[in-house]
Amino acid sequence: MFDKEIYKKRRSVLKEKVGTGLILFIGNEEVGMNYAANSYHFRQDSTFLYYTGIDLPGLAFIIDIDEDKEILFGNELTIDDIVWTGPLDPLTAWADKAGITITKAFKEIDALLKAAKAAGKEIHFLPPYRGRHVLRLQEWLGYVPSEIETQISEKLIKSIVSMRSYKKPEEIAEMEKAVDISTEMHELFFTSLQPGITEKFVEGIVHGHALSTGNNLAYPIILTINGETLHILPRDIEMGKERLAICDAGAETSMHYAGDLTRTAPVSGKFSSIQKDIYNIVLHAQLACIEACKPGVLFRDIHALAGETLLSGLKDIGLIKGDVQEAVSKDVHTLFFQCGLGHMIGLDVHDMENLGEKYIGYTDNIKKSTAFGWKSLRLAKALEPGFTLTVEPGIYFIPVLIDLWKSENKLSQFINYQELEKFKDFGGVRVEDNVLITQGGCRILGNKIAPKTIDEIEAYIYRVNTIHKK
Ligand SMILES: [Mn+2]
Repeated sequence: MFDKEIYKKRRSVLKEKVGTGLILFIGNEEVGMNYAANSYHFRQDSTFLYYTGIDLPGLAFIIDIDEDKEILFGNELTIDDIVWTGPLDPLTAWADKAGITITKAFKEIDALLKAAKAAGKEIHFLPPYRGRHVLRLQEWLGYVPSEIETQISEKLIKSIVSMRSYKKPEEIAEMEKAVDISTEMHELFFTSLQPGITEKFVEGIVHGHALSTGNNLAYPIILTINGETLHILPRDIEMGKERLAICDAGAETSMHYAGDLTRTAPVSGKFSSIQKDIYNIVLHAQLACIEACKPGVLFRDIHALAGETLLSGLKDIGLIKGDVQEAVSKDVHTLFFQCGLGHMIGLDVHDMENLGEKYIGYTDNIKKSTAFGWKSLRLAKALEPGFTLTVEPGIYFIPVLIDLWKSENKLSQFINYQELEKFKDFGGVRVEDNVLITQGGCRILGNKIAPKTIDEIEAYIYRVNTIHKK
């Protein structure tokens, strides 16, 4: 946990912003995998962590703004619990570390909320993303599940977004840590690659590093020779020596700040000539986009810059023809780059996504497009100092999508479909780093950057393999 003063300060700012009523934060609970006692890995709610730092299941927290009271609800362990868990600090000790002075038994929250509602007090709560929380809200506040959406506090959402979007130095230090562990995970990815090894085997090594350093994953690892499938999970299949492998993996520190990096490397250790061409197009786009990240610039425009840079590279190798600007305006790039350029990152890998993308990545004036490709862009608004985000352009040759567009002769004045046939078993390339927006521009997070140019990647794989595997 951070120092208690940090949590107290955050809560006092939040109280000021929300103004009146009660704020209800429901912490996460253990969730059974196949029966109640065999639970999934516990992950606390990120907003709960942001305002209390308390990383325990089965809690709720209320800030009564008008009465100026903060109450933590939870149950103390009984001797029956301690037999299985060992002794843990009492709830009062956890509350004290967070600067919270009142603790109550969990069951007492019900009467408190019912009384507040009966008295006509405003009760602010966030959109629930777990079924259990929907039931809690129904039980405590009397809303049927279908009505909860209409009762969510936009005021609370906007207040939280206006705080969590701007990372403070202590948070940036945690994020640097997350990126550093993620970088080490990618170094292991590079040096574990060899023809015939399975995707799952390499995944295990990469995941293991997050665990063995006392951290965990920020999201399930994508590690595949079919990188054109955006969220494919690692399979028990051997990786062929002629393939490129994508590794999209990020650590979450013990304080739950996320890293999110992607590197692409040849399974054999050496890029083929055409792999070099495609890789360099993506790398060039990534460097140009990072260069463009600065306060005041719309991330939507940087996404368009990615499209333009990718298409101009594809034109150089004969896959695209005609005027590149015009091609981008017609969304030709979405045949190769179907997702967004990046997203906010922090306590969540897609930071605050549960609060609603329209508040995180968009504004009242900058609305989300529904067009293919553009609808997957999670961040579009103007960048500001303190934002942390990912920059992750890619080229993905999706055979089904190519066949579909070709069958419709779609945008054929720009696309050389005949040449494109040769790329239908290429796979995909993505390069991703995490950046902090500064006063004058941005900087890449992490004390070192994982090998990124073709020379760096090939040299890294060669050096480590010849030194350590002789
Ligand atoms: Mn990402």
